[in-house]
Amino acid sequence: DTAEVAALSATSVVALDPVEIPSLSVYDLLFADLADADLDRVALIDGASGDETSYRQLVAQIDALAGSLASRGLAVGDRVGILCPNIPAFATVFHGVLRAGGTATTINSLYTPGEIANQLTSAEAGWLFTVSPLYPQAKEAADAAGIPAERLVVIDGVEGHPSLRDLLFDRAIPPTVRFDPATHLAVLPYSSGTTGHPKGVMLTHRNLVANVLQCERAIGLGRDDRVLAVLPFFHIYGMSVLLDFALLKRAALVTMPRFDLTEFLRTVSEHRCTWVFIAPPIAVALAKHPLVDDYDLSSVKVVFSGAAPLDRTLASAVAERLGCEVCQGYGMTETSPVTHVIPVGEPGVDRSSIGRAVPGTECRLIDVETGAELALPGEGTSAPGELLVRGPQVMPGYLHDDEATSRTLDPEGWLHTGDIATVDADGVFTIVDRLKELIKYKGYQVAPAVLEAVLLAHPEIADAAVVGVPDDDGQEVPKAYVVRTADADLDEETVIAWVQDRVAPHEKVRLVEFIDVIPKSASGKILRKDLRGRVGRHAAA
Ligand code: 4UV
Repeated sequence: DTAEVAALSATSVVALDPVEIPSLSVYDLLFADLADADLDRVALIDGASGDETSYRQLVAQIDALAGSLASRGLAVGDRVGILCPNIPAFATVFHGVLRAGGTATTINSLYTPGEIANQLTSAEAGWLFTVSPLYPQAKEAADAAGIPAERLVVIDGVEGHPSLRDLLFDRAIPPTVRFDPATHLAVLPYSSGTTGHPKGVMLTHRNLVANVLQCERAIGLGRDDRVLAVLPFFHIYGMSVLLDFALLKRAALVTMPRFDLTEFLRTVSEHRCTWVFIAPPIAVALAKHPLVDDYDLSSVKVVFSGAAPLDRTLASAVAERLGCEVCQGYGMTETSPVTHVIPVGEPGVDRSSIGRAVPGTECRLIDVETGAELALPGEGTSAPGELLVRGPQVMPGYLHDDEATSRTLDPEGWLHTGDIATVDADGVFTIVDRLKELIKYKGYQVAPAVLEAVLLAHPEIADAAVVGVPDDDGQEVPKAYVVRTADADLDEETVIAWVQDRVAPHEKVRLVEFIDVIPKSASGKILRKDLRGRVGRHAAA
């Protein structure tokens, strides 16, 4: 219907200048034409030991691992779990799996054995890579998922399992694999999306290739940069922006297996990092912690924050204290992830905004109540509406979950983000609220549905709802509203301990409030806004 199309294009924001997306695998885009001049440049630095891996070594290891996996029976399309903190070997494993035609399902290294097993089973993984410190939970989960000992690879070695070294020493020739980059799944990270439990997000080689090229046009990072890699590679932000994009740019990645402020400051200053990708809680530490003054952070040009909202005052405090530029990016697992970025060197763009859509990304805002398309402002700022995005980085759907897919992706290919945004006349977007139930704790996903199921399993809990509330630093934390059974004498500490024993550390309920009844709509949906609204009233009181 031409009239409808015309109406749409009159109001949707199209980032002009679309990117040409070549029909390549991730490996071919990143490594096939590595220039001689780059071979001996440093690709990875282990932040703790200082050990370096050159691009030559990295590609040789990726090729050898791909050959070994193929010779040990990995076929195109087989799924491989990766449960590993940020160490240089992660890059070898990740790209080796993709090179062999496998699909990597990256797992949060904080997960409990049950959560790991759920993801392995859901993703139908036949292999698992891990490291010895995570071996106990990896082994328990691999057993539950039916992964045999010879396919549980312990990178640094554990008796009874192959190590990465064993695989590399097969000295196998990398296989010639054929697949269509437009449809072949490169990765299956997990996200709870707008509602419910974590689901496998299907991302093709084309999705990842597109997003790397979109980043290239929007994030001005180059081959002389030293990039801090503290954001986890298992999460889409670290995976695409660090493991894919920064390596395409031939920058050096300085890996850190976990965040610790002293270690972070030491690593940045010792390795003279120039780009530091973070989530907002790290910005709080950089702005406020006295330790920051003890380190020379003068190498830092850009602090780039994403995964949760960054406050304007916080952003300028970090910029001032470090003497650097603070930028922000936005996106979702479902969008590979980058859809919006504040470009470096545009001081006029508000730092609490998410900047502009990356090339080739179309955006619309729709009224939350009516679904009607919001008009773009001729000047000033639009009304708030749900952000919809469309582009080559958008997933084809959730694994084995057509219902969740159709709830999120409409027939025209628009992905409903579940985030509320405004846009100004210059095309700069600002996230103002979240419509979906997802909670972000330190940038990590926390699915209320998971915690509510754990709470409801307690014999003295009649009903429960979990929402995100701001802590003293303005960062989101999970809070449980609990309805006790008639004769219960449950206290807050018991509720916190009950949940803590059953979930990963970042999923812990940190606040508990007892309540008479959970507010619900006529159809039985928890009215999370009303619960979040209560917080506002209490805080004001
Ligand atoms: O699925 P996910 O866990 O994905 C992410 C992605 C983070 C990114 C993406 C592109 C970047 O350039 C970057 O710097 C970081 O976290 O969670 C997706 C949800 O997280 C919230 C929002 O609710 C998404 O739907 N979120 C992510 N980034 C921001 C954000 C942000 N900058 N401001 C506000 N909320």
